Amino acid sequence: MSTPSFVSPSQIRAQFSAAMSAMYKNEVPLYGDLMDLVADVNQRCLDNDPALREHLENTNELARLDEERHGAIRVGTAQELHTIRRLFAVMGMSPVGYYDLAPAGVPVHSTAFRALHEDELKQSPFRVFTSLLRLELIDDEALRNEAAEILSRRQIFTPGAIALIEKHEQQGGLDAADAEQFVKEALETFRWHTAATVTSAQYDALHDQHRLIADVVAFKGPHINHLTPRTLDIDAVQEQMPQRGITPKAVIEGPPTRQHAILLRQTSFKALNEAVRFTDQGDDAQGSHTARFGEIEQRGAALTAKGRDLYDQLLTATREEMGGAPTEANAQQYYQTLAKHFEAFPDDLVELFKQDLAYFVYTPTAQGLAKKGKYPADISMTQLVEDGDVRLDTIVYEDFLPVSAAGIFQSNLGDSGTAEYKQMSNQELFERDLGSAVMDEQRLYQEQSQRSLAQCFAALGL
Ligand code: OOG
Ligand code: NI
Repeated sequence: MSTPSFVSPSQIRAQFSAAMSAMYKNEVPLYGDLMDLVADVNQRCLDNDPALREHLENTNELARLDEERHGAIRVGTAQELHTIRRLFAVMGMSPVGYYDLAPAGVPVHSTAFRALHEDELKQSPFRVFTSLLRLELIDDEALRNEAAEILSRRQIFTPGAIALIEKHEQQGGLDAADAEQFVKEALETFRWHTAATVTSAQYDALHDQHRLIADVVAFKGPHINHLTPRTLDIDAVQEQMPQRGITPKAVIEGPPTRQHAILLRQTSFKALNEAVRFTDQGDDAQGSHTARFGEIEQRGAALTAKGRDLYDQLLTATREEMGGAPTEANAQQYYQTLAKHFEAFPDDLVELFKQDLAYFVYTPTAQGLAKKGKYPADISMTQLVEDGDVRLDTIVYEDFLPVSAAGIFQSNLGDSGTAEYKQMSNQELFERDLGSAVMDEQRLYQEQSQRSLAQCFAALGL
């Protein structure tokens, strides 16, 4: 049955992303201030850097820039993760990548739900970093059982959301009215609730185990804990945050400042202290909980497996030299050490291409098109690039980084609780709970780059 009246999943995702942003701005006004700062910085970058503007135009990123954001949630049970996957599927979002945060002392493992194809990403790049609490990492058995029991009693989806997810699965889509209703219903799952589901004593016990455990277990649902706009100059945002009354975390996570940005750089501001009401308390909220925060990201080139290995190696070397994760006290020294190690990572497009370190889209130039039909059949892309017949643009990295994610978690969990969990990462178990395999992000970038390569050769008559 084909029903032409279905709204595209990308349209639903765009609507949902806008609704989420409006809700979060209302709940956390500092997020609005941060968006204003990011908009100012981005405008200045575009005015001052015509090459950057041209690159973003060429890769369809300019139009989506103002719409671009990611959020993060933490769910408590396999059942919740499973249903969240079905909910995101309505919006054309699939699980990409597996992130194990346990080695960094955070008892979760995660994936990112996002659109897969560049045409869909262009319409809405909205993504949600989604973590599943690993209760099995709680060593106190009584507390572990109590947490599981509390979680088993909650229902984080509205009946309306469930009904529309099922309708979507049966029909293969939703019409405009259903889509609008779906966005409303789905939003409820991510809303903040002042009323906790536990007593203050239960909260304290969970919190003493790990603040994250309290955040997941003590509330009615997986409130969105941050929403992150994309900036073109994260150094400028980090520097200007204090002037706007926002306190940033100690260091920017990820690679250093470069001419050609790679992967992902992130920083955040400290979580808010919010009033909550425990079940043993009266109507006036008396307790407090810190969970929700703000984050900014700058996205750069997706790296090939070879490039990613080099990145991991240089980051590890930096951290080893520093004797661990950076702190407020050694931030400047950390940046210097990071920059020193990353001198080994080429910062020139042609070099990145020749050494197969990053993924590219290939655009024939006017000069190249003029030579159509006159090329030797065996001419290589390297030759075309070097002759100026093909323009290189890096493909933007759409995913996350586990070491950085751990840094973002930690900055908002307080610097205590950094015990390492020794248990093995367990992608298989995660995928079983999720109800599907996670996509391999390398494959997605490879395919995009192959598509572009084929189109470019075809346009040049090769
Ligand atoms: C997720 C932290 C990770 C990112 O951007 O790397 C993250 C969380 O705090 O739940 O959002
Ligand atoms: Ni984030």
